[in-house]
Amino acid sequence: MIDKKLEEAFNDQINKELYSAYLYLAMKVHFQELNLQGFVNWFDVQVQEEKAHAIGMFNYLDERGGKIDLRAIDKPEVKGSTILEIFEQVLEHEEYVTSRINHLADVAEEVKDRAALHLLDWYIKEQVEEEANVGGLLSTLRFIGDDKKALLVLDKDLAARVFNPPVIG
Ligand code: OFO
Repeated sequence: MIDKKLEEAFNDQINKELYSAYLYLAMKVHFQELNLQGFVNWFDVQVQEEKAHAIGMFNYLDERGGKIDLRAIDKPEVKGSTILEIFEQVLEHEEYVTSRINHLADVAEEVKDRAALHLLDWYIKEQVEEEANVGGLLSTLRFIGDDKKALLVLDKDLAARVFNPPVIG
């Protein structure tokens, strides 16, 4: 059995992971409009990763005999209108997700749930990767500035990104 407080924190995070998928889907629309297919692909992979993160927690709760409580997903809000602003929001969002995963780990620690802590180690490492990946992209975008040719080269690079279903835990 899983502690009720931890169960609640997992249910909340499942919702946040699904919101992440929804947010990235909304951002993808912006790049579809610009016909930047590499960026579209990048967001497609991002959406699949977020869904996998949610399902990983869903399966874990189920395995531990927890009660799964699926909640309404908020309407995603894409704040920026430029490519740079959108990626600044992606990084900001990932930093927020990191803080929520850390909170989840704090709860697991509080209730002394070692199995959950083991699972959450995977998510903590994943967040380090996510932030580094987006941070790197942001640096490239800042370097590119208004150079449209360079942007098209980056778009081509991003088209090569593939989704590798993660082995969580
Ligand atoms: Fe982007 O890592 Fe899950 O949310």
